[in-house]
Amino acid sequence: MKNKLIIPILLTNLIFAIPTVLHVKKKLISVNGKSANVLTIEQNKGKWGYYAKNSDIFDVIVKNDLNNPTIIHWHGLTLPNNQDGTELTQLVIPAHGEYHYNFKLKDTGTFWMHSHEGFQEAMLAEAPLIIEAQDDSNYKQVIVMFQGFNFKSPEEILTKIKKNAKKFANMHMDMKMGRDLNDTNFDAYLTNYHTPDIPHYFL
Ligand SMILES: [Cu+2]
Repeated sequence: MKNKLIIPILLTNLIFAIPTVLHVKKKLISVNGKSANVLTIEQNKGKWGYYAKNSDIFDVIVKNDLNNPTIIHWHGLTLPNNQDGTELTQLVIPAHGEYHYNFKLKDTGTFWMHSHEGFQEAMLAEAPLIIEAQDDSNYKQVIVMFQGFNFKSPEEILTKIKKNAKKFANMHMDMKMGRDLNDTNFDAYLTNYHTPDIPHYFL
């Protein structure tokens, strides 16, 4: 009798195992009253990031909606090396291509995902990656991600940093001034893509 029960359960699992789709896409935001193009990682209905329970299967299709390649790193998770989402362990996802990830979640915690390609992370191609313990649903979750934002493109900023580095090296003043050559000032500090005057902590 027992064996007869197993088959329908397996079939049901196969039919209902629908992967979560995560789109890497452009996002238009407003920063200090000016509109700005950034990037984000969203599910089909616009939910930002990915939420699951420990020991669930991480069954995710990353769809690249950009005109450039991308690759998304699951920051902090213990996972099979070839699904780590970096150029070191898998090929980039071409423009308008996709990649299917499938592994068992072993960690509980507040993680994040971010692009590992070019300057996309500086363009805010990032999102929460929340893995709850089995009994965590009793608590209200508040997701807060702080983001540094610049109206200048990352390419422009890098050029400026390199120029400054040269200047400081020539003047032998970098150490005396106690400055980190990588320092850059942000035009705004965002919380979940919003400027602080418009709090938007609750997703
Ligand atoms: Cu990372």
